[in-house]
Amino acid sequence: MTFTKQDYILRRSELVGKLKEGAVLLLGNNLSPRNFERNYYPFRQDSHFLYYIGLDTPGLAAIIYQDGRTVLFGEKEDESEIIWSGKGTSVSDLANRCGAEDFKYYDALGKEIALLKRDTMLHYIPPFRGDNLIKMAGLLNIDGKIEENIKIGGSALLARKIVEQRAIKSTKEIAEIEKSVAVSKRMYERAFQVLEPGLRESDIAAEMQKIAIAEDLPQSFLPIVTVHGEILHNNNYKNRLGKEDLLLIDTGVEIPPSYYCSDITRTFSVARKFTERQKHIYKTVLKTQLEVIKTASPEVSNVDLHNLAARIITSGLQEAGLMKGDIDESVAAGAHALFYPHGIGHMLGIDVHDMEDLGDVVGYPDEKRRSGQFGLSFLRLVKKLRPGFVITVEPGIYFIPPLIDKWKSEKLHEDFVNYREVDNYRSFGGIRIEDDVLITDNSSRVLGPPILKHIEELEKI
Ligand SMILES: [Mn+2]
Repeated sequence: MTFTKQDYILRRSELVGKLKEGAVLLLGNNLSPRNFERNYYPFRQDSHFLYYIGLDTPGLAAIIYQDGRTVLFGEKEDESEIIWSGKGTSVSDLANRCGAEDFKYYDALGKEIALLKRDTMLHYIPPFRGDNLIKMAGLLNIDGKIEENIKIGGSALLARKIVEQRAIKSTKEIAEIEKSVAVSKRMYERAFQVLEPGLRESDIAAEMQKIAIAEDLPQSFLPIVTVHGEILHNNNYKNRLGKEDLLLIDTGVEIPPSYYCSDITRTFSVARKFTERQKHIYKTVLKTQLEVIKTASPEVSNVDLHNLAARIITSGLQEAGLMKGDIDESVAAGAHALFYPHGIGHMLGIDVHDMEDLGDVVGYPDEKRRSGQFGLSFLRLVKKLRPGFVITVEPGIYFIPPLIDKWKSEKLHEDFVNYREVDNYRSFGGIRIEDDVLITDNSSRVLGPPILKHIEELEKI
């Protein structure tokens, strides 16, 4: 195991130190039923729980007191459960594993909280899972509109301090992410190896997942393996790969027991031969990605990286005759969002969108709100970058027929978009290239071993 008991003890004492007063309640996740009560989805522990406690066992909770002392709560062993699930690890052993000073059974948690709340503040994060919401409402004696009332009682200070801590990755955390990218590399190389017209998207997905499953590594999100890359979160795998198609693959794996993950996108030519059009758009996206990575460094804000990407993309689209006009004006107006409607990237860590359960506190400084402009409004991170941040850099160009039709009928940004030429690209699909990038003391570096992305590599048979 890469992380030791000491690492978790240190993380916890650092957190309560930042809070200055009050204790912290952390709820772990429970097994989640799929189609009937006892048939479960694969278990995934809560990420804050993983970060501070490091245990991926269902049904746990923890209280971290102001002095750093931690009590772990878990279920008493149930005789009948042993038959179905085998002998689990006792709560006392789990407490020992994570360096908690004490353990109690779950039924004591409500009482402990009631006692605690009499003389100190109890910080908690509002849960996003229904079962945890109900559990927390019971523990805190919250009724009425529980979701709303739990949100009101949630600790904004705790959320801010967690973000401060989790956003800066240590050497060990970076090593975990790099392990994950190394697995991704093998998955992408395998996909490229077996790629052939006539196969289905699911054939490629299976070949890639085989590598992860064989090593017992979960996917960090539902894989995207599609010839319709213009549908941004396409989770169908039913299409056949045509000779002229581009295959967009966006996947990642988690590395238990820490669960740090990767998030990588590549776009392949199915025939391993890009058409002239495809080549130009591909080169534009790649150039954008390389330039953004080169510029990413401490003190640069991610919104500037987003806009840099928009400028390079606009210029590439102008060369293809798809856009026109002054580049800065075009970017300020948001015309590029017809082709590049998402953000340049997000934080990555234990979550693929790291800490996103906490909301915009992760990516936006207190005084900043999301832009109202289409495209920019999807940017999840606008903060200035700092050494230790791990972000994704994932520009893309897409031809989305319903969006093209909508903009065209509304005569949107006609000064900047050549709709006539755009119509010739309606069946193009989409291209995205994504890597995971560490912000270093004075620049940045792509994490993990390099994964094929240059045209020369992608046209090799
Ligand atoms: Mn991503």
